[in-house]
Order: sequence, then C-alpha cells, then structure tokens
Amino acid sequence: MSDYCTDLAAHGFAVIPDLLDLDELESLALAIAKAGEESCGRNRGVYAIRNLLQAVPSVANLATCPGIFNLAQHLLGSVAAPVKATLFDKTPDANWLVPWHQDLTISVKERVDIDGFGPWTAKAGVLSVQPPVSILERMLAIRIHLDDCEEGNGPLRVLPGTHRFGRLNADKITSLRAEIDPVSCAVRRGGVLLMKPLLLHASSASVSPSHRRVIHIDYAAVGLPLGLLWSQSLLKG
Ligand SMILES: O=C(O)CCC(=O)C(=O)O
Repeated sequence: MSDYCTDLAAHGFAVIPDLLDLDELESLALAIAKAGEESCGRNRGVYAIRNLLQAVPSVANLATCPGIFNLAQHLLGSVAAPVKATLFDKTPDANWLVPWHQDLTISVKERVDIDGFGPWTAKAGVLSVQPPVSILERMLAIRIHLDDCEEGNGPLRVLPGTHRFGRLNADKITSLRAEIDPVSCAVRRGGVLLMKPLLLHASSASVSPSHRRVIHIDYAAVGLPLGLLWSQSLLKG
C-alpha cells in the first residue's frame, strides 16, 4: 500500500505533494476568480464559493480528471463520485478561523425524512443534513491547494486518528484535544491534503497578506436511500 493510503487509514489524513502542475493551477485560479467576481461583484474578500462543481466547469473537470478521480476511487472504491466542491480562501480582507469540529453534514437537493438522518439545516439556499456515520465513513475530502499553505496562513490543524471514533460529543472532543497533539497540515501549491470527514480539524486565521485558496472536493462511495439526492453530485443518483 502506498504511504498515503496507510497514513489515511491510520491517521485520517495524508499529504500528497506536487500533484497538479503550475499551468493547471493557473487556469483553475483564473476560473475561480471569475466565478467569485460574478457571484458577488468583487474580486477581493470572497472567502468561500459553495457550489463549485456547478459554478465552475473547470472544477467539475478537475473532480473527474484521471489524476484526482482515480485517486478517490483507489482510496474509496470504484463507486466513488464527487458530491460537492467548495472554495475556501483566506486573505487579509476575508480572514477567518474555525474551531475543532468534524464534517458531519452532507448537502442534499430536497428534504426526505428518513430514520437516522438529522438534524436538518437550511442556510443560504443550501439544504444540509447529518447522515448516519456509516455514510460519513465512506466519504473522503480531497483538498487541492492553489497557494502555499504554511504555519502563517491558516493551515488545517488535525487531531490524528480521531476519525475512528464516530460522531463525537463536546466532552469527547475536549478530552481528545487534551490527549492528542495537533498536527498542522502544511501543503505547498499544487499539493493535496486527503482528509476523512470524521477527523477532528480546525484552522486559525491567517497572519499572512497572501491568499490561501483551497478547492475542497467531497467524494462519496455510497448512494443515499429512499429518494434522497446529493445536491451537487455530477453522477446520477
Ligand atoms: O479550510 C479551512 O481552513 C477549514 C475548512 C473546514 O473547516 C472544513 O472543511 O470543515
């Protein structure tokens, strides 16, 4: 098994350096800047675009290109498909931090009440629900870095191994934070961070004047039950 497969299984995250070349990164950055301007009429201060698979065709192409798609299928199984992509940026104009959490929600098209799914939330036109842990365990985030991300510009911090404990309550999160040393995931431009959604993670505000753009693509190797549909999936079902 390659190192990143072993690391992902054991620790819930892994870094693969230099996966994308500079031309690919440049054209993605341009397409995303254009989408940012179109979505909010400005090119500064856009810190997230949440429907990237639909908003930016080159991100949809990236999510299904052999280099990234084969990686997702290798790690999750041959039925893996991209179900959501989000841009996260940090700049002096749009700086932010996130406290320790797991990624517990999925975005879906319409509400269907099913045992084991909930609570539901609707924010800015996006409907989300917490699915059973068995679905989250068959998901993977591939985070593609458009800029160097080091200690100063708000890298993701993770608590290794915490993806193995299912959904965690606040007390358990506090005790795991006391027991496990956090790791900062420095990733150079063109590199990729693989992350299981149940891994406890956080990120600090940036203290750097430069962008920290990450395309975060969620893949799932599981269909949803009883007519529930992923909101952004590029594949049917
Ligand atoms: O990109 C970041 O710094 C944070 C992203 C995050 O917290 C998430 O994906 O849940």
